[in-house]
Amino acid sequence: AENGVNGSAEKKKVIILGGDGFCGWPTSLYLSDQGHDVVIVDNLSRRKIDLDLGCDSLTPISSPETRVQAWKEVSGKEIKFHNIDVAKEYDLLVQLIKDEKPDSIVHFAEQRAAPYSQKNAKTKRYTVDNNVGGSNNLCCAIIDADVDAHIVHLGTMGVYGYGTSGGEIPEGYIDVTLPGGREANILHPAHPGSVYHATKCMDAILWQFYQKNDQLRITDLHQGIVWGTNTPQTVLDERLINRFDYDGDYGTVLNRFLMQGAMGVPLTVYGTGGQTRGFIHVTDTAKCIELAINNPPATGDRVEIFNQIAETCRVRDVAELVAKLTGVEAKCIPNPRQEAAENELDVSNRKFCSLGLDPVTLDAEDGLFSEVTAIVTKYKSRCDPKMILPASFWNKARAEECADLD
Ligand code: NAD
Ligand code: USQ
Repeated sequence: AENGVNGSAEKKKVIILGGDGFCGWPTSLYLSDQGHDVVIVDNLSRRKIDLDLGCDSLTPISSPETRVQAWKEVSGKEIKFHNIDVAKEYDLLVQLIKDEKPDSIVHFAEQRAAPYSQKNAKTKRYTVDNNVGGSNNLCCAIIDADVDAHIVHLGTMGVYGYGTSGGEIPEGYIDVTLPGGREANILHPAHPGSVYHATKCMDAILWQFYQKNDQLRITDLHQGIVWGTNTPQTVLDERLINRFDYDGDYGTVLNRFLMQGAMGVPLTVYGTGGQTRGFIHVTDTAKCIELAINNPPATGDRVEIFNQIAETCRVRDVAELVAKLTGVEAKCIPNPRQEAAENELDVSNRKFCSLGLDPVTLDAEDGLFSEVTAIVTKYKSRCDPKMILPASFWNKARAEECADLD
């Protein structure tokens, strides 16, 4: 396709909000490598949360200044970095957008861990203020700066909910018959499973409103769980290495299992492991963002929604793959989360595939699985075993049931 993977001649000016994070950093490098002009904005809140929680990325990540300097040495390309809080430093955000006049703004800058969002009242309130405030600021800033920048927002598969839908989940919108018999195509009902996921549902309403009221051009990407760590760009220099979260709050399930396998500790399957989720490798995250940037909706079009997943898989099957690979057993432990014990998940990802995406899948025979294992093995001395068990509980009942975990 003309605007498919590696297929576009048009080079864009792109601001990446949250460009220091797990998805944002490799995406920034990929877009820069593809010839786009990249500007990163990040307030380093993720690094500060690590300090508060007493944990750290398994991989030793460099400062943003060192990262962009290393990229310049390796690629000859410049990425600018600005430390701005998108939720709190509105005037700086407007000024940056006025100065840079971006074609696209990719919005990764949110508190993204469901367990962290469920920890206590402080983290619940922070997650809502930061995420919803940031998204609203972004819309206001584009209007105030008087630019026609296309917003590409990272949403989540979790907006659809798990176990609530029968049949295939379409990309964002469903056909319904309204009372009175009128047919309509509306946003899929929101069924969040955490305060974090709820912020993505609230974001979706904001996008819908600002598109209708101010004709903003917006794409919302409902992404599944991201796995992996390095990409062809981050391996070019040790200083470009991507972050790898393994702790109970920020580590995502497959990366946690691979880490636990390398450490030789039992894989922490929550409940029965019957939860089915969508997965995507971090290299494909970056490719999907470029596809979204290259295929913006026209002015006046409703919010474009893509499901950004490669495949779906049950947690116990993911554990079995890792157990086979590492020889470490999976262990079912009480679930710290309030979620359906077993669910089916059938999701359309046709839009990205029709644009040329050929996603990597979870396959123990595939080189990528062993690449992640090699990374976690290399850095396992940096792992703090105390951070492995879950440390956030969805409600009092879940906390009581998990009281004896060790
Ligand atoms: P991350 O926490 O590693 O990165 C987010 C970055 O945004 C961090 O560097 C953080 O410092 C920054 N940030 C947060 N609030 C900010 C603010 N107010 N101002 C400026 N910067 C701010 O998370 P990630 O895994 O890279 O996820 C990025 C996005 O993708 C999130 O919106 C997340 O919801 C979405 N997503 C992630 C996954 C996943 O598995 N990691 C899956 C689906 C969707
Ligand atoms: N799980 C385990 N054992 C673990 C960790 C998790 O069994 O050690 C289970 C959880 O109970 C859950 C599933 O694995 O059922 C996924 O958990 P996760 O932590 O990997 O993913 P989640 O909390 O859903 O959040 C992650 C990202 C979030 C993104 C979301 C996409 O952190 O930013 O939005 O994936 S999705 O899941 O599709 O909504």
